[in-house]
Amino acid sequence: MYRKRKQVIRKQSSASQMFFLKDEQLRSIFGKQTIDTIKKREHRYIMKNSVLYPITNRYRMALSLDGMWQFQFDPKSCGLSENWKDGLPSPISMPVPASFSDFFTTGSERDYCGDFWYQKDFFVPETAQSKVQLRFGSITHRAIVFCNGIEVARHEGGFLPVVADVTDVVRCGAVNWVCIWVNNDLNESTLPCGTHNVLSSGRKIVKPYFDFFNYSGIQRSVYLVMLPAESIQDYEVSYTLDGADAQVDYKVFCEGAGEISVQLLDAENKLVAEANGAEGALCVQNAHLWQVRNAYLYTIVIVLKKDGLPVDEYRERIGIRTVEIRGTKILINGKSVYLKGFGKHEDFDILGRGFNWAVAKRDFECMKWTDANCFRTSHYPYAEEWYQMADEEGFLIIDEVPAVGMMRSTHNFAAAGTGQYTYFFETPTVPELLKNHIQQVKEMMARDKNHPSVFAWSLFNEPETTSEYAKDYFTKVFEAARTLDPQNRPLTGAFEKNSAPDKCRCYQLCDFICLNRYYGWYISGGAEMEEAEVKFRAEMDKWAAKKLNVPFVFTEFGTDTLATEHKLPAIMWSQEYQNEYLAMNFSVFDSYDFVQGELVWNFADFQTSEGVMRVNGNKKGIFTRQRQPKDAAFTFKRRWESLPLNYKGE
Ligand code: CKX
Repeated sequence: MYRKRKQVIRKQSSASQMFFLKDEQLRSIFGKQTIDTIKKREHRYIMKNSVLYPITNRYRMALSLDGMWQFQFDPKSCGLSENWKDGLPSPISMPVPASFSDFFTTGSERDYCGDFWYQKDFFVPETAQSKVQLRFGSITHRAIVFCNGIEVARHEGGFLPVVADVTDVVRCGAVNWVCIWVNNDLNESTLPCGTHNVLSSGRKIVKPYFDFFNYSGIQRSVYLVMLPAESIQDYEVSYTLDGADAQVDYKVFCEGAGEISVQLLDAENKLVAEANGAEGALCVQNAHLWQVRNAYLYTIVIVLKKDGLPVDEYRERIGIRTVEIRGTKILINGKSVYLKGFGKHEDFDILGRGFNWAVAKRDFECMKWTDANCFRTSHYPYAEEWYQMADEEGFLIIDEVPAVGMMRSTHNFAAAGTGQYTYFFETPTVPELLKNHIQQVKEMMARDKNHPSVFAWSLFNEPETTSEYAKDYFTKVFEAARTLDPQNRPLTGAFEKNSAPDKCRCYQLCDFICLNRYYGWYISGGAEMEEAEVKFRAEMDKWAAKKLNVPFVFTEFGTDTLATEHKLPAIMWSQEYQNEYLAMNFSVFDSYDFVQGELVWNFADFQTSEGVMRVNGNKKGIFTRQRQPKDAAFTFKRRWESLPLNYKGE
């Protein structure tokens, strides 16, 4: 049904709410002078619209637009020129949030690569406040948002919020419509990186340079957000401890002038500290600290007043804790913490990468059962609700930007596992890639900076790091990232085998070093396990000889294991082999004091592209894709329950 919409718009909105940095700004970010300028900026993030998580109270309202949307593939890329923004010609229904792939019953639809569209009608109440926004938790991988036929936002990157100001475009007390052009192709300047093949039929097949299915669509919640004319746009907090007391330094950023007051409430909603002004300190006596797996959350209440009367309020749960890397130790609240946990994916049957509270709840219960205390958001920032749950449950998060696949190989696990050199940063696409990379670090930190669970930022997964080009590239990424976090949390990245102690030129940039190692799987697997241990220890001895005096964390190690396979003696892919491999790895980890954490690959089996090394996905899960334990889950439970939180600490 083709509905050509009549345009009812008051006026064209402020072109597009682009999150992209202007070229001059970027050029300058790479020059030292401007980095200094940026450091001095009042607000570190160049964000057009607030990315605060949507809430409803007396002054602001967030209405969920989740549910059934309309959807259409656009394989000829004609939707933009044929004005599909005014109404899709022949849409089908499509649930949001969810990836589109696993609803379909044909391979060509499941594996679709190219342009596609979403559309939905929504009602804006008569009583809408002065500012109206559409807020998408993410749109994968790039989008142009049209409201009532007018372009209101463009966004590159599939794992961070897209916020469109539609104030000048919507009709209040009436039905409006939103249409979104989306594209899920990959190339060497997108994050994540990849390419595509075109078949003789003209059909595009995406070729990720990474090992997870290229799930796409509107995979996170969508809100209609209504805000007052003068509103709270953002806030940031940082903490210092002084004996039993704590100081919470805060900054509040508003649109429009007004007086700001800030209160801190304890878990019983009792006032414990207050301050006035856009910047200040809250002094908390006998502070309850946010502890690992023993979280205590306060509520920060920010009120914006005009002429003495409140016009906006924002409240959020925050946790008081400090993070420090001291020598080879990771300190939370000054105490050493050994990381136990998982690399994860947002991945589940039917939903694909769509956020679902029930799946997240089960994941946390399984992780708690094993006595884990940490996970890495491999290989992209997750839906915000994951971080809220981690805050509540006392989990630590290494928050990772989608910089994965920076190695020219569609079987990068094989190349990365064996240490084969694949050059990457020599190409003309690099300036565009760098621009996207820095922009996404900026957006990730802007979104996640206030979560107590986030204790470190991972700026890449398994790129090529041995060339002068790579060194130059990552130096710029780290320099930009160092200016952005109000809490100056540690920066790191996950290194594959080729990033060896004598070859890697980038580990020097990291505050702690994350290794992804597969001795006994990709290297000397099966009957050669004893040789794998010799090689593993030889590499670790080389790192030890460098006396780097920083913590090392294993962010990946594991074996593909079929939940159906048992074999004595063990062979690769059997449950027994997974356990033997783990025993060897644990003995290596336990031999080096500077190894301060182990995040196994992966929490659960997950979907990947098809291939001769993948049996309906990657099977390195400690749990199945349906979240039932393999034998190895009991191994981890036994080990982690026996390791104290400060294992290898003071
Ligand atoms: N690391 C040697 C990145 C993950 C993959 C994992 C694997 C590789 C291993 C690289 O995204 O899934 O092959 O299992």
